[in-house]
Amino acid sequence: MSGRNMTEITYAERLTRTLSRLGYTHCFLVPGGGIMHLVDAARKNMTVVPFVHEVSAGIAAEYFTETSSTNGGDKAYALVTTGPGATNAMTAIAGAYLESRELLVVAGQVKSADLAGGGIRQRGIQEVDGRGMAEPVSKETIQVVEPIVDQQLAGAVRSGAMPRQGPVFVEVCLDAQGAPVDETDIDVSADDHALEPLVLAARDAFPDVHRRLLAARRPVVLIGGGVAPGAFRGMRDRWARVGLPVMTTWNGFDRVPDDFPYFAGRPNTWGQRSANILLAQADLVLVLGSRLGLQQTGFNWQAWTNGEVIQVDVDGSELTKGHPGTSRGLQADANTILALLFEQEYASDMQWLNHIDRVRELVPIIDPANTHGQDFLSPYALVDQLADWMSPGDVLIPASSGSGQFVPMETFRLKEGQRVITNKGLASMGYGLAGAIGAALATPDARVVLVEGDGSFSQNLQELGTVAVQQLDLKIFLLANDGYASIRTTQRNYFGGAYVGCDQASGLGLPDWPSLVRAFGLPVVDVGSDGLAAPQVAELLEAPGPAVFVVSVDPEQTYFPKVTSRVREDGGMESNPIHRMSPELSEEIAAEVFQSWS
Ligand SMILES: Cc1ncc(C[n+]2csc(CCOP(=O)(O)OP(=O)(O)O)c2C)c(N)n1
Ligand SMILES: [Mg+2]
Repeated sequence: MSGRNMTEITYAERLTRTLSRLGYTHCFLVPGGGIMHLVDAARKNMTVVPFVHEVSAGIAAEYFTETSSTNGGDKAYALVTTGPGATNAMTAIAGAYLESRELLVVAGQVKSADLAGGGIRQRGIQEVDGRGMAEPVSKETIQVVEPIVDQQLAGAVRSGAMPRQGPVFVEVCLDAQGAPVDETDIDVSADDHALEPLVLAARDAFPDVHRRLLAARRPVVLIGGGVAPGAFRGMRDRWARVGLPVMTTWNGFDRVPDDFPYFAGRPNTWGQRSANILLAQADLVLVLGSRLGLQQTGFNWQAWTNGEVIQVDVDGSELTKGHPGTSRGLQADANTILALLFEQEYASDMQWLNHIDRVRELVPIIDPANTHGQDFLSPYALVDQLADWMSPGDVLIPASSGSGQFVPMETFRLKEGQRVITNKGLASMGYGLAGAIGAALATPDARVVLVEGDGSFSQNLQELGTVAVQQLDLKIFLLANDGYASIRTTQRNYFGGAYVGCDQASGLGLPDWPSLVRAFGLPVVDVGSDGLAAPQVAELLEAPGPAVFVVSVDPEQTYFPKVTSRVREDGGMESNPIHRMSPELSEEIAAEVFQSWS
């Protein structure tokens, strides 16, 4: 008998029940003594999924919550122990911050009496200042030294879901976790009006936006991740009436299917050349929910577009940061602007619409200049085949670095209902597998497809164990090209091919993939130049459950088109605008696609 009063529970239990009330259903954790009460409370209140490494638990929680926003709205949090548990989670926290995504990390902390202070580095065993480290990359952080009221916890957790979204870090001292508290009356009611001024600002601004769109001859609407994932679902006929050419950023990728009326592609530094060219020629770009970072506009942002730019973003500092020279910044809710846009009809200039079709026809998504040895499968062909094979409702997780990221982001053709999630802000290796596990746990009825390079995969491959235990319906495509093709390219272009740590010959240690996958008890097959058509590949692809496909990619595979940069004499870098990609288009095609407008 603990002697505890019947109406008392631990604060850890109360905190966890509070999270349940806030929509959290899943807890991704690596257990530890520093979170023993929180682990036990999670066991009783959540679906607990153990991960092998905390960074994966954090990344998976980000992707789970993002994926389930269009699939029931359940949320997952990461639970990590004090010290190394917290430090291991930092990459995931930074990633969610840069990508403006929800991520709740609950961490342990030493007993309140053992907290360091007075300039010493450590008092408690495994003590480290988790809150201090998380602070610059979190929306809110709390250190709980004694039980706090539910409203305070709920307020902090909720703030992560409010514009501009971001991670929340809650660190709980061991004695606070175990402290007895009352069991009754958990209160998470909120009176939150954070969005209201942004909605009002959008309504106020819309008449002017509308006027400018009516006056524009070559308009483009660019949809970013600030637009809700489901915003365009079921809106095909409506958008056909709206009649505006629409493009998507990387984070807006899965908002608009490729076969949507007036869809004009995905511009980006590693984007579709045709979309980059068209965007440069627009006379008005209405940007909804994108910060317009340098990856989107190119380093040479001055030449990004000739048009007027109206940028709608919830974060005022993104509108005044000085690039890409936004003509009009609106701190407002992009979804409200979009909802008002859906009510309009714009008589589109046929010359512009025909030009868009023509440029997309003349400048194919997969550049014919790319080459590879004939025994290999081009990663572009793989993604093209995956786009054909995948069903509406499936989820694609590209890697977050290297060709496993930019090839799918450039090449995949989105069907209505599919989700595509990557993390380009931090662009860290090791994100793909962990993210795909999160997405698969969020969508038990859907298939999840991961495309990740061998280098990126190596940074979190231990989670194959989690895939095996959970028996997720996850198809893993591992692009095996003897290491870091991206780094080889840099070292070839700028340092005359003096390779360092980028492949086996230069000292990088990667495993024999089929042996490694088998050690985790997972089915594996090699994918050769026949791609998905090979019988043993097709068979495994159709079988439910997890499977790994090791795709032989030529280490010398080329990745065109690309924006070229050069090192200046003073050591700085100079880049072409993103519509001037290499290799150059033929003179004949260039004359037609780069026609001047008067
Ligand atoms: C954590 C981390 N460390 C280093 C880098 C730098 N980096 C960018 S791409 C890359 C190689 C990625 O290899 P792989 O996933 O196999 O893709 P590939 O380059 O072969 O297309 C490296 C090391 C990074 N993005 N993230
Ligand atoms: Mg590689």
